[in-house]
Amino acid sequence: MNIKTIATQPFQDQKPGTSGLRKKVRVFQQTPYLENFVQAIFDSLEGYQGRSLVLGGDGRYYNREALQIILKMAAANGFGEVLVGRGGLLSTPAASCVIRKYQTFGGIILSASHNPGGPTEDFGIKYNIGNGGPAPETVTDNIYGRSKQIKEYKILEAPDLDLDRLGETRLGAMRVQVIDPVTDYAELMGQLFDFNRLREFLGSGRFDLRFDAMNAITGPYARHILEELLGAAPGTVMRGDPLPDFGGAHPDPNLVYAHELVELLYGDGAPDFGAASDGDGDRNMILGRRFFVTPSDSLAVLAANATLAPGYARGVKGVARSMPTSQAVDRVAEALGLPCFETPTGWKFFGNLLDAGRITLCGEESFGTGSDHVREKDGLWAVLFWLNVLAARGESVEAIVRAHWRRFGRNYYTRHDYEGVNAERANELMATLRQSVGGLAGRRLGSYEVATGDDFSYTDPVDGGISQRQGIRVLFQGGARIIFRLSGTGTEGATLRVYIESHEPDPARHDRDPQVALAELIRLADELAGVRERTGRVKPDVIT
Ligand code: VG1
Ligand code: CO
Repeated sequence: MNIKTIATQPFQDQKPGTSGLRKKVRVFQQTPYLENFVQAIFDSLEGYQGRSLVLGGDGRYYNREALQIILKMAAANGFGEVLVGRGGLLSTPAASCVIRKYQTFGGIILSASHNPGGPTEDFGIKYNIGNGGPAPETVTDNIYGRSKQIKEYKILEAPDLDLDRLGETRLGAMRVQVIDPVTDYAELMGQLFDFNRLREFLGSGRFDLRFDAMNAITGPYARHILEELLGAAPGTVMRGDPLPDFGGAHPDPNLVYAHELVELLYGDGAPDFGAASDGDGDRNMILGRRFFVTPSDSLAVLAANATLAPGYARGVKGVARSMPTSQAVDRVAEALGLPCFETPTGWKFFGNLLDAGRITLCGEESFGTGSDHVREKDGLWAVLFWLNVLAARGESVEAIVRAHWRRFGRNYYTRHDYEGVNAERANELMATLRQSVGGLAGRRLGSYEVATGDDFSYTDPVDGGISQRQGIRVLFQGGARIIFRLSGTGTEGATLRVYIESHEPDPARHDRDPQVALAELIRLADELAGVRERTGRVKPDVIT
């Protein structure tokens, strides 16, 4: 077999966003778009000769073709071994688990996560480092820099490999191990949670749950763990077969896109518990009977109840949340005397804190929760954690959350997304805010008084790295906040995200619809940024 070195021209738009490089499938299909980016990854790494790489994806359209290319490029570039999930499948948290367990050099994950899949939809690629987590900004900056100068890439001339059969094969001098995508991950879950207790709980017939895999990667994981290992009734897992186009649906677990599950949980004879995960298995949505748990509250509740799960019985070292995530977990940290960190959006910012042992749990408002068990957010892990808490407390989801609010107050929270906005206008909106936000301090806006306003900047407490311009914050006296940022995961135009939060200590006022409770702040946000005027939109596309 022959290693070919192929001359290429750089692309100028291969800048990784919040979580890897995401583009339309047809962009990646144009040789050498994928090849260039993969070579740029390899070129920016050092010391991988003879080492091992993990490879897998969420099964979306173009996953299989891309895997064959990457395998041949890994062989041509001198990797010693690739561990690839059978059928090319690995959920994002399972890839992180495998990297850590086998101490590989790193991993490549093919996914555009919650973005739709199919020939006209999205594809994505992301590099994870040896700790199992997304490459930090220093690494992604290097990859981007390299991609703008790349002149050639290396690829092995070889027939495609059969990735559907477990076991070892070779590609040139490189070993390829096709591994079961679920086994290692399921074993890790068994170490963290009380599977005996969960078997009793789920097998008793007294607790009814549904898990919506949204025709994405978590289907095989959830079926194996919930139905086979823990004895939940067959059919517990809905939409459990991964499809290349996710059945035409948007694999994003929220009240809008997981509507079948939501209708079940709000209907007659609703199950006790419902959950869903996204395209690549790192997000989660938690529902009780006629009750939605916001991701920010979910993080706070898990932090407050962590010791009920065996893997966390010795307590939590600290917690972290991304900046736009509600401050509900901060209140738990304060009450328990735990350090609490506020990081920019994106899981890569939790990596150093987790590696340094400064935090155990972390999460984002965008349906992401996780812990130091891997270095990615983890959808099914969050579901198992909730089930473990429910089994231990013997109360309903709603009762647990309401008790939490009574103790800590309720952080009313909403995110309004304006999708596919003209990028120039969105940038103008942010630029104008950036200029004015500093001057807002001390001003009265309606019944609120601005404490400070800034563009969030983060100094990593472990390595001192600085990340600037991470979102415009308007912070009010009493803890209410309005935050504006542009998405870094979209593939068309710009997506403006407006995050709104306010704290309500009075239990008599915990029953309100968040859109009503936050109505004044929602109006202020529109006035401050001129959202309607500048984007021409009268209302958000998605409210979570
Ligand atoms: C979004 C979320 C962010 C999350 C990221 C990746 O990013 O807001 O919290 O980490 O997606 O999630 P953005 O830049 O679009 O706001 V996933 O499930 O795509 O890996
Ligand atoms: Co995801």
